[in-house]
Amino acid sequence: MRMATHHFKNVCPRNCYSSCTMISEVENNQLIHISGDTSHPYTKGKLCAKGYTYGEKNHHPSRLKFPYYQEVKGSGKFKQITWEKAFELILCEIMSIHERYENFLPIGLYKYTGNLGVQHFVAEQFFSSIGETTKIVGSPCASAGFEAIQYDMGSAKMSDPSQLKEAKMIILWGSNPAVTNIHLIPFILEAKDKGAKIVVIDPLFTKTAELADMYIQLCPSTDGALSNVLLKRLYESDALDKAFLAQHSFGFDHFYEWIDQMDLQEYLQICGIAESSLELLLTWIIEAGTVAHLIGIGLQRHSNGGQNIRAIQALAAAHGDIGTYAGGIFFGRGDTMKFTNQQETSNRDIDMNKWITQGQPTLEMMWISCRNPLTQDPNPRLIQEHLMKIPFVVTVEQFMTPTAAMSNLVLPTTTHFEEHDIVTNFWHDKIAFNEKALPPYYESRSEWNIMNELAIRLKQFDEELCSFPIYSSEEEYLNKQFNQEIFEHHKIRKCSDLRKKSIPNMKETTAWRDKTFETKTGRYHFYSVEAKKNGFSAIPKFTSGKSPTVEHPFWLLTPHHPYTINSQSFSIDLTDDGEAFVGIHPKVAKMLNIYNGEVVQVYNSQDTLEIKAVYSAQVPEDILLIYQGWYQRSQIIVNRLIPVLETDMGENVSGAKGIAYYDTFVNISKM
Ligand SMILES: Nc1nc2c(c(=O)[nH]1)N[C@H]1C(S)=C(S)[C@@H](COP(=O)(O)OP(=O)(O)OC[C@H]3O[C@@H](n4cnc5c(=O)[nH]c(N)nc54)[C@H](O)[C@@H]3O)O[C@H]1N2
Ligand SMILES: Nc1nc2c(c(=O)[nH]1)N[C@H]1C(S)=C(S)[C@@H](COP(=O)(O)OP(=O)(O)OC[C@H]3O[C@@H](n4cnc5c(=O)[nH]c(N)nc54)[C@H](O)[C@@H]3O)O[C@H]1N2
Ligand code: SF4
Ligand SMILES: [Mo]
Repeated sequence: MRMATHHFKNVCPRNCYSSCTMISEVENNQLIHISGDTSHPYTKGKLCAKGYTYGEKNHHPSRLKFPYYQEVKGSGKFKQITWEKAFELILCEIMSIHERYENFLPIGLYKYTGNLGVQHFVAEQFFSSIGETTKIVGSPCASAGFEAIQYDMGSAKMSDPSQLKEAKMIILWGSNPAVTNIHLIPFILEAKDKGAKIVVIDPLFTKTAELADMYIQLCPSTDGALSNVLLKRLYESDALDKAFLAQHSFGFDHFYEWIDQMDLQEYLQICGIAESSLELLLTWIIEAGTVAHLIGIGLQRHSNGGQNIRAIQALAAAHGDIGTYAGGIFFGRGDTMKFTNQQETSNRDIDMNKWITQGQPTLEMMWISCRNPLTQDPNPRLIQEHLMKIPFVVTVEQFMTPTAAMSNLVLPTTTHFEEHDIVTNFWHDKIAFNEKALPPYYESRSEWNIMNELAIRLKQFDEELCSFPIYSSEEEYLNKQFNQEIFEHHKIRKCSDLRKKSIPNMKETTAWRDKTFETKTGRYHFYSVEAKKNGFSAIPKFTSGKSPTVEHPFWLLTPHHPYTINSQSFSIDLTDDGEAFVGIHPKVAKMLNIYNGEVVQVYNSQDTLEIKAVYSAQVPEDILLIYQGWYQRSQIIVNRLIPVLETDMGENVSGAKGIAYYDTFVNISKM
């Protein structure tokens, strides 16, 4: 007899541009099929490889089934324990800290983007509800870019990305949507079909570059120089938007004084591009009239990354692209986390980069959730040393990651198929409700359930210690997170308003249409007093970044992988390269006598990796490529080569500067 099939609507909660909605078919509590949801206005029924293989991931034999405890971190001597025992251990630790310190400051929360669903901010809320605790803050993702945008426009707004299908020209700066933002590709191709020129600027010849009309292989971290010389040439060609400059901008003359004295040849040499490429680009921009600049997150992972973004933005502003339909800057939206539990919490904030380098202040307990720092953060060896010194480390996870393995207590948690949630989005800005489709896998619990149960027990012990509100269900908890701002933005007040379809931002579709900016003057700033106050150049001029050295002559770029997301989905073998590899230009490899497929050493003063070399026409001669992530099969942790080098900006939007992941320099040699 055929089992009854039930259909549910789920939303992918990964840190991804798309936040796809999907239809899950469930039989006998098993996920038997997943398809894209054709009613989603942006993703339109298509998922990526990770999405289509969620069934396999969800029932994967290596998923965590029970709570585990180990006395000695890293010993691997995990004992399966009951949830009751787990809660008791946590409670004992919290109470003992309170007794010894009379506060909760030695408890640290280290959380990031493994699941961006609204429910998952319950951890922040819980650790604020017991009084002041410590939170490791900062963003290794996009904070430099967001701060850069803030200086000159006041805030990060973005037009609806589907407008790009009408774009007259699209320039992609350090952005690889064919891999990282796949639902944008049909819009780009539609624009291309209608005659728009597509230009990709990236040191690597990416999958996106394959689709372009022009590919510019510039030297890493020099986008600011290219933007500045382009602006100079546009000015000389009388192609700037004089009305915008006169009516809506501030400080352009000051900025142009600097541009004017630039030596074109010197800056072209810095970028490593030919004058003919610049001139063709200039011609296309003038012909197009309006340009959409798609700025990736990759390009700001340099020590001058924020300033480079300011320079691109200045080019767009001076040319009159900002505020136009299908033109301007497409980077991300800075204001999409508006649910009550996503708002700022009151904690002692510790700058992530300082914590990684110094391991201070001393913590007695750490709670890690939605984060895999031992593969994703810089210098994971240092982080591991700090974890070893913290007496009680708890990790809430779905898999036994390197981070979970270095914890005392590992708590198994549900996936988005096993819980109710709401997912917001920083790109197309639609929000959607995620329905629970399956019961929790073995003994896993949702994050709300874990924190709610802990709060109940803590209150039983001492009602005064914890103000966390106790609810009877996830949906009730989620309903309480709606507020007036959400209503103004999306016109909804509760989960049930959201159950049927994803809801767009009801406010604007074209960012800065009225050309009134959120800066102090209301104008676009080519001269930013705030930037100057914070120690940056007041004007968006190119400031040089780092370069390779004689000892470490290669840039190591560690971009995002096509079939995995950050450290997730590596357990599903979607590619031949479930094993890590280093991509090297064949000419350089041959010069170094390195064979295709040979295991080599890639090293710098921080660490050495032994890794398979693969000849790649994607990389220029002075760059090596290793995708970031968690290579379970080859046990390679790429980030061991990444130092804690800060981006220029980021502190004012996230509490710590970003990480200049792509300013890592290495050498390579035969074993
Ligand atoms: N070398 C290098 N390193 C990088 C980058 C790079 O480009 N190069 N990029 C950086 C960027 S942009 C980012 S955003 C960061 C991402 O860094 P992280 O946010 O740490 O990345 P993820 O691997 O997505 O998620 C972390 C963990 O969350 C777990 N997880 C998934 N769902 C849930 C859940 O529902 N609950 C809980 N508790 N856990 C869950 C996953 O199993 C995973 O182990 O990495 C950064 N690291
Ligand atoms: N498949 C997949 N999709 C993802 C993710 C994933 O891990 N896998 N991660 C998600 C997350 S968290 C993020 S932050 C985004 C990242 O999305 P993207 O920003 O598109 O991806 P990255 O791989 O970080 O970098 C994009 C490109 O920047 C280039 N680049 C590096 N330095 C420079 C430079 O100085 N100038 C220029 N012009 N280019 C440069 C790199 O060579 C790379 O091709 O993707 C999201 N989507
Ligand atoms: S990872 Fe991104 S593209 Fe893939 S299913 Fe999730 S939201 Fe969609
Ligand atoms: Mo990211």
